[in-house]
Amino acid sequence: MGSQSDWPTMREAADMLDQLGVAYEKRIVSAHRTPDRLWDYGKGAAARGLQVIIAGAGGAAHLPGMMASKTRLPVIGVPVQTKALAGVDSLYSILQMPRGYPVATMAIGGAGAANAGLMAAGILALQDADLAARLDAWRAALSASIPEEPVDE
Ligand code: RP5
Repeated sequence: MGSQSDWPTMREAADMLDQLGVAYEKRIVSAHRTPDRLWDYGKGAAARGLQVIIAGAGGAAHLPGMMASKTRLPVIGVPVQTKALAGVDSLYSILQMPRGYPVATMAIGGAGAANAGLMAAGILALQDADLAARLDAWRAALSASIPEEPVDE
C-alpha cells in the first residue's frame, strides 16, 4: 500500500487472505515518497517467490501501475477512497493503464480490497487444490448466508 493511511482499507484484503489461509507480506511502498523502495520491490518480487501482488493506493494512485511496470507478476489494484474525490481519482489512476502493462482493478474501498484478496486466492488456487477447496467452501458459506426473503429492520 502507498501509505499507513491505506491500511484500514487494505486490511480487508489481509483479513480475506487470513480467512483463506494464504500466506502474504504487507508493506508500505509509495510510488512518490519511496520510489527506490518501489523499484526494488517490483524488481525482486518474482525472484523472491511472490506470485501475486495486491497494490492499494489513493489519489494520484501510481503504485499499482508502476509495480506492474516492474514485474510480470499479476498486479491487482485497489483504489483507496479519498476525501476530495471519493476515490474516483484513485480508480481512474489505477484503471487506465497503457496497453502492455495490465492492472486488474477492483472496486473503490473496502469491498475492492476484500475482492482483491479473493482474486489473489483464485489465481493461486489454479495451482493449489487445497486452497481451491477452501475458496469453494468460503463461497458456498457466503451464498448460504443470504436469506431468501427480506425482513423489516
Ligand atoms: C497515496 O496518497 C497513498 O496511497 C494514500 O492513499 C494517499 C494519501 O497518503 P497520506 O498523505 O495519508 O500518507 O500515495
